[in-house]
Amino acid sequence: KTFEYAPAPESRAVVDIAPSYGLFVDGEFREAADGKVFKTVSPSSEEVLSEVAQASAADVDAAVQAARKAFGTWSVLPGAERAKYLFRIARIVQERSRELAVLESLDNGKPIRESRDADLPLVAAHFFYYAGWADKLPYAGYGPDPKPLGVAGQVIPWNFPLLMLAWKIAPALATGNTVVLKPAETTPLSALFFADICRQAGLPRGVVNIVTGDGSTGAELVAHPGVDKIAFTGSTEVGKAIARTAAGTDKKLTLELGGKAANIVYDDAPVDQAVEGIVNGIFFNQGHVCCAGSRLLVQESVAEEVLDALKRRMATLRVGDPLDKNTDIGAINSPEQLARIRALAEAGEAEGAERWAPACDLPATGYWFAPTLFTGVTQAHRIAREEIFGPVLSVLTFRTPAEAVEKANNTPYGLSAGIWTEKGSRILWTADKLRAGIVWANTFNKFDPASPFGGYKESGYGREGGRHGLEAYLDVR
Ligand code: TXE
Repeated sequence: KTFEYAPAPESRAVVDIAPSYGLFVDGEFREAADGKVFKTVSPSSEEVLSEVAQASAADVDAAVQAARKAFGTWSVLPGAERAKYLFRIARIVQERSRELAVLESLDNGKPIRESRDADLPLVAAHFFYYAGWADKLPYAGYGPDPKPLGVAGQVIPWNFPLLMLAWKIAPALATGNTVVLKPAETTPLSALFFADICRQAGLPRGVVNIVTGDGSTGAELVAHPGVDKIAFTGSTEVGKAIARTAAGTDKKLTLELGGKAANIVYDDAPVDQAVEGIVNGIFFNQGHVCCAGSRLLVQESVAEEVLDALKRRMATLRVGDPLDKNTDIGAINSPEQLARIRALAEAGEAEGAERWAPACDLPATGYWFAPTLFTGVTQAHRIAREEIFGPVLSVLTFRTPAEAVEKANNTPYGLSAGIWTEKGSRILWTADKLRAGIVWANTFNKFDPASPFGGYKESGYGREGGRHGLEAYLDVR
């Protein structure tokens, strides 16, 4: 059975969510072969937003077959023609951005200010950016005739549902690959709305397919012999399992996994500016950010001053309704994630760190966690080593730049880091020694489609974004 739903009129500010959605395979919405569904719930109200098809092995197979068939024509389309579709998608995302921002905040729990001002503009920017590359591949340093890899199987997480989709789909399509994408089970809706945008843009059938479902659907997708390339963003644990699946096959693989970034504040940093950067670093998107500045490394001589200012600033943060434009911190995405955050915060207390949070009234329904600070943290503490993926900051101090670098690098992860100082030489010296794929100086969580993103060590391999992001989808010839 095919589900149809009308594209939203451009003027509509609020989103219409249908009671049920099918999978998007070969240009059409359809039920799962075995009729299975799951519910997607709004984490701020605990309301069921919709029922979504749970794709089985047979559905994944149908999606991969559709993508294989479409690859034949899509891959030989002139780059300038592929660009037209990507530009069209980018423009429709802009036109429908209010609707999509509200949808994202409902399904994910993030504040509307962030989905409206960060997620959606970046989604459009990614499609515009990679549209620009589609006709320039022979001149991009991949040899005169680079070839797409084939069918890309892409598995994404729930923290930036539409933005992670854009990071995956835009470069894949620009380079002539076709796609089967699996969104996370707690945030499937914006990917299904994106499927509708693909239809609105007239994208040929089968070029983009969306299979919704849980980890079992993701596992079917990455193991499917018809998938040539796997792109995964998610937990390090699942990333390692996927690497094991891909080993012994000819599938290409890129992994973007967890992080435990150090945000290093030197004694000469302007305190107010650094505090804004610390707050943005850890409380943006409830801390559900792989590159979050979850470890504050502050120079001992200014620690007291910085922490006093930070606590004053944290006391002004508003936690609550994601659709309220004044909200700074929205809902935790799922009860499972809330339980993980709580368990690690409890471990922090049990191991002897000091817990502090401003007074704040959390709503009675929904999943919430107050912005939290831990001081007296040592490098051995779990809250200094493990990714919490919530609004929890672990504070450590250092005396010398060498000690800052040693502590910053003392983690199995290596995704991002921040440096706050007035001295350019210190920025360069520190950045050079940090083992992290992204280093921000006097800013944090700043994203740009032209800038490659990816990690060292257990944060994964491969880069997304920029010219480097194309490499993950091309065979150089
Ligand atoms: O991640 P999973 P979860 C970290 C963060 C968080 C922890 C657990 O620390 O607390 O991971 O989150 C799909 N084969 N990050 O459990 O399970 C799954 O359906 C193929 C960091 O939500 O990795 C979803 O679509 N796919 C991270 C996606 O993988 C599988 C973002 C991510 O879910 C699968 C998210 C399998 N065997 C969590 N099992 C980041 N790097 O930004 C699950 N999936």
